[in-house]
Amino acid sequence: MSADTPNVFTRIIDRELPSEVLAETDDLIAIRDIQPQAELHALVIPKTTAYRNVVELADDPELLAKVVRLAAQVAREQGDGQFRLVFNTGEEAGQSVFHVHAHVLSGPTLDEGKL
Ligand code: DGP
Repeated sequence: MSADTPNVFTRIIDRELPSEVLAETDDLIAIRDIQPQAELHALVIPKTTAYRNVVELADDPELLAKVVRLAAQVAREQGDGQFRLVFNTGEEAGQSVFHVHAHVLSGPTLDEGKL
């Protein structure tokens, strides 16, 4: 899928699909993941379709920093402020949506899947 093709996150950002929005800024949206892997499992998604993965997003360090800060905010607001930040990069690494997004995972059972 090219970065220009509408994907599930673009449709969520455009409110064509429903989601539980946890936070939103001009550049970003944070939603609850539909298939939670932890007590808190949020996705922080840049609204732009310019970047398919975090390596591409590194071309815009300011936006990347905003992703990290919003992840921290969501972890603070929804939990104890501690969290794991995951960017699946590439199909073999588990990436299924090629519109860059950070997984924000938090909660006691995280220990069980420690890297
Ligand atoms: P990844 O596999 O890293 O590309 O992560 C994609 C995530 O997106 C996966 O954890 C499930 C989530 N997801 C897919 N479709 C939807 C949706 O329609 N709504 C929400 N809230 N999450 C979705």
